[in-house]
Amino acid sequence: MSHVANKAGWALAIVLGGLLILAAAQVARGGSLDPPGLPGSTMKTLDEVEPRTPISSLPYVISQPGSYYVTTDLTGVSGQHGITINSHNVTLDLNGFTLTGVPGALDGIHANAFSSIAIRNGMVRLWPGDGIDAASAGWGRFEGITANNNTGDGISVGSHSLLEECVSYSNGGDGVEAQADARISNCEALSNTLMGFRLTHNTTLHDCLAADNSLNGIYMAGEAIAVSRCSAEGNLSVGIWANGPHHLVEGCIVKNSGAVGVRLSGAGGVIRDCSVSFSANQGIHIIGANSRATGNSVVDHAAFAAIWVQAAHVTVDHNYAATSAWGIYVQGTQAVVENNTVIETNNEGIFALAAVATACTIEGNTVTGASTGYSVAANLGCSIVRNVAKANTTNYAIGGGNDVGPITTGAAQASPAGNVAN
Ligand SMILES: [Ca+2]
Ligand SMILES: [Ca+2]
Repeated sequence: MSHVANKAGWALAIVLGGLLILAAAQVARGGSLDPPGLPGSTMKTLDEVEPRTPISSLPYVISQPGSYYVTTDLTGVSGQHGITINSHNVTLDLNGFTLTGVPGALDGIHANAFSSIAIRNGMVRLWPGDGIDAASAGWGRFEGITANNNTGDGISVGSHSLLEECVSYSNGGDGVEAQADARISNCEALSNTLMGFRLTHNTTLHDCLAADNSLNGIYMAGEAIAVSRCSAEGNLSVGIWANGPHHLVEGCIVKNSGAVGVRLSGAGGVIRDCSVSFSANQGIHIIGANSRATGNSVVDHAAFAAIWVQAAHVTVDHNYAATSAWGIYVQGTQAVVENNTVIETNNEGIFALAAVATACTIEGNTVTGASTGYSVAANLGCSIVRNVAKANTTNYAIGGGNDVGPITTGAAQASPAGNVAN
């Protein structure tokens, strides 16, 4: 029996083994042993890897649209701009590198009158001209640039330009100069010989710092410029000068100016919600008619008025003026001075000057701790109602020829137009 069983077992093993060999042969025939042909290239061409044009020496002239990048730190050549842009539609990436000028050279980057130029990410320094001079190029974008120790302006951009996150310091001209319709944000202009920022028409400047410049921190020429949430500190002349009509200064901090803190010298200017302190002259000086100062805090002007109005039809309201030689000094016709708080002034808290401050309205203010709370010269035809004066050496010194609510103590106040003197 065992012999027969053994024979059957061997037969089965042989059959199964044959089937396995057949199956293996089928598998082997399924795959081709022929080579697949030449291997296809996986390498990219240089243009595919870096389709931009490298700039590896100066001077360099860009005369075609396209994207360019600097490959290393570069030094200029006497008599030449570093990089000249002579085309529309150019992007220049400084790639984190520095363009350094030499004596006799011109601008670091000089863009002629072409539009849609973008320059970003690098430094320009020690150029005998400007760091970047794109004043005649419109619709540019400038980003992430540091310009320092150039003899001219640090960065000068043309109309409709966008300038962001730039630093311009220790230049012999202006830190940043912009032509009309520019938008500038998050930039710093420090220790330049002329203005920190010099602006033209219809520009906005926000979240910027202008410090320690030898002239004005922020200078607004032209008209209709808005400067907001900026700091101007330690500038040797005016902190922020709105020198034209319809400018707006709002939410700014102005400290330690060598002359006036903020000056509005065009018609229809507005300064609101600013903090102005320690100016060598006035805190806020308004010489443009129809202007308004509202919601400002103006303190520590030892020799001058916190707010000095020297133009017609100016409204000064809801300001805090303190610890200065005068609080609000009115020297223009038809001023409205209302709802201000004036504290601790060595001279008059609110002062309407003889002959000039005609037809003023002084209403709803509080003055404490002044030599004279309210001083209104005779025959101005002003209205003085609803004011409060406390703890002044003299509370009210109002000349005849004005309309004055009755001046009594608060407890005795009978008229809603009465002025309180305690
Ligand atoms: Ca130039
Ligand atoms: Ca300039």
